[in-house]
Amino acid sequence: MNADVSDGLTRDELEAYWMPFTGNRDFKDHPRMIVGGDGCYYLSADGRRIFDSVSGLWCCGFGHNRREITAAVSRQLATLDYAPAMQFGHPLAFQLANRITAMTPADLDYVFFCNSGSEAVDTALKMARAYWCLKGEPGRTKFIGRAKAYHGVNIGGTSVGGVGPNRELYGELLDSAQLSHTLLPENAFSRGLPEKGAELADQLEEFVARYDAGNIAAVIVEPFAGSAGVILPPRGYLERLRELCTKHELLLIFDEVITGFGRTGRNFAADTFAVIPDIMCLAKALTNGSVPMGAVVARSEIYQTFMAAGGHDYAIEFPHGYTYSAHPVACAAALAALDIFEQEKLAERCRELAPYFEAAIHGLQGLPYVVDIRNFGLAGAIQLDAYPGEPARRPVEVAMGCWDKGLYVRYAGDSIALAPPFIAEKDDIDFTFSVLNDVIGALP
Ligand code: PXG
Repeated sequence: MNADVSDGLTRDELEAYWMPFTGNRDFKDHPRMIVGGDGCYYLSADGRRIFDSVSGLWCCGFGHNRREITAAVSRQLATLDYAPAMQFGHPLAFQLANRITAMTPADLDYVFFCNSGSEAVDTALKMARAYWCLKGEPGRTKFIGRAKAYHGVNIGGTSVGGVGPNRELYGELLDSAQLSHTLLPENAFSRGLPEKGAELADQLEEFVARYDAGNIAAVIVEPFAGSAGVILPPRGYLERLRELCTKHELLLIFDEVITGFGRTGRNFAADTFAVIPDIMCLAKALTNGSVPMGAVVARSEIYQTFMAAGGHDYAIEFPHGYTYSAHPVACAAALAALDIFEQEKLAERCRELAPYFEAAIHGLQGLPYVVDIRNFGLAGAIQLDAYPGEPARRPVEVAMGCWDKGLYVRYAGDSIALAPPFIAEKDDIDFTFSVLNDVIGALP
């Protein structure tokens, strides 16, 4: 093993860390160590600049190592490192909640803080069940998710998720049923939202007939699915889902962990698609990925339901929360990140760069094994024909080939996923697709 690529760590020293969602054996034999970051680039242990075409893991869209965030975090650590999250408060938590609700649409006006996307999802699911219980409908416990969905790895998110291997090893999960995904072969190579398939939302009617609305707490979807390879909602699909949820009084949860804060070209996908959920899950770009933080934003009526049922005013209305809910350092990072987002008009910048990105990604059509290309905002995926018996093999080969040529891309299932930073330049986009063109073009 070349010590250069592992920053001087020996093979033995790589052993103790059990890496998440990683082929540990392969990584430890072929380490790909990142030791620095700046703007749109990583620095690898062997001294190469690597373009970050995924914004970390969809979280660092405003660029790496933003000095404003560094300054805010160090100031906060020197002022108040931690305050109890419960029964006592600190001002930044309230400031940040106001800041977020000033951005969210309609009456999505109450913010519950947690530490990750997974915690945001499980918080939202508990909030939905508790809401119905307090409304006198304790039977509403079932969740409706969607095939190929990713909602994090906690037990609720695992239950409503729709990626088979993420569910199979964990025994009994929460009661849930999955709607069909919206990846239709007839929409292959669509630019932006696909035309066909809005009627897939009508499957919710069948679920309501089969399970009865009185047993269903909520429907949860990603406005577009990110980690399964940028699966987009057909035109009219989300609107239809919203109509049906309203008709049957089901809560609609948007998991905006990936789409929140600019990725679609507006603050939230709810704005871009003009469909308002009842609960929204946020994380990732909230702090530009710098400090772990998640948030759940609820409609006013949901919060008021908990308050009205709360009993004595010193009593706890929602028995839920984390030691690190609204951690002062995370709040400071988020406030600084949102300053950057607003001052640099990054949602607008994403919207402006998106057509260039769209043209560039679709330029790969016609390369060997490329069976579909999808894009929206600054997110895109290139789907490769599966290697017989090993569907994930070609994307891994492509990602490793790109890494060797100074480009970090994400692979998931049979797709390569891209989510460049909003501060990327056209040259960076050109570089990304010229490397991908070479690497895919050279596949055996
Ligand atoms: N919801 C969605 C929609 C996500 O994309 C989570 C919840 C969970 O967030 P945390 O912070 O608990 O990881 C996610 C996470 C990928 C990739 O390959 C995507 C995620 C995480 C890791 C890899 O696209 N999304």
